[in-house]
Amino acid sequence: MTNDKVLTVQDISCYGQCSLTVALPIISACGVETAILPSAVLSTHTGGFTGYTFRDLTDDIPSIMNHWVKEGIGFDCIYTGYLGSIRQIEYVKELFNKVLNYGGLKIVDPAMGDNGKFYGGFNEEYAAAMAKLCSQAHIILPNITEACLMCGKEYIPDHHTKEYIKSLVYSLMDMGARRVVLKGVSYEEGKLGVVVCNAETGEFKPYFNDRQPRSSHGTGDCYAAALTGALMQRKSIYESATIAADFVVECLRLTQGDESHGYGVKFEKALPMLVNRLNN
Ligand code: PXL
Repeated sequence: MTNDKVLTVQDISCYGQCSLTVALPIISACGVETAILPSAVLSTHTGGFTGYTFRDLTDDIPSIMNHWVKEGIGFDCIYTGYLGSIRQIEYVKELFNKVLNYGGLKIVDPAMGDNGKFYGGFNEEYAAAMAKLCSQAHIILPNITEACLMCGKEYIPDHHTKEYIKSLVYSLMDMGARRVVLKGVSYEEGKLGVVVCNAETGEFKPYFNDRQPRSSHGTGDCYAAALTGALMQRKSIYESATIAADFVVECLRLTQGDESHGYGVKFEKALPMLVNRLNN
């Protein structure tokens, strides 16, 4: 068991099973101490709900960070998800410099869009700032939409060619990304997965599962949290990427059939499977 500590920076969507309300329990279930820095508090996530509240906590970030510095608090990994503004992206760079232990791991999930479009409130300027943050990270976890938004490439939803996927990955690497786990790759009907790529070794390894009948909000956050937990338990990046993919499939499978549960996935019910996989 590791004694490493993770800091995760993202919003709290009070209801809706995404961001911090999934990252904290999932990484904790992996047996990893997890500190949080909430970037904002929303009544719900922004996908499919209207009239949600949004309390921006950007102004609290420097005082929280400076208190940690005074206390000598440091982390072995910083994993960032949904960040509400360009100012927050700048503060994450400061967190990397001030509270990440020497040799610590920087994981950036550039959560800003899906299905070819930005989530509400994001734009090209934000994508350019996020691309810069990605260039400082050790591992980035974009979906196809986010890769396209950061690289200015055409969004293709499925029936991808290997050339298209490689062009996205190489563009991300040209921007400075060292390791890319690209999500939402589909070469053939009925299969959906990820490619795990390393700019230094040239590794380009895909992993596919059967495509589930429904996709859902929050699966990207479940994926990133499970991958972070597995990595901290010293699994390789490829093994972590496959464990996280299988975990998300299990989350979707256990949510299927409940028509009233369209806002997120029942990840809680899949935690035993994740813990089992980490112990084997
Ligand atoms: O799941 C990503 C996410 C996180 N946080 C908020 C969101 C979303 C996606 O829409 O709205 C507030």
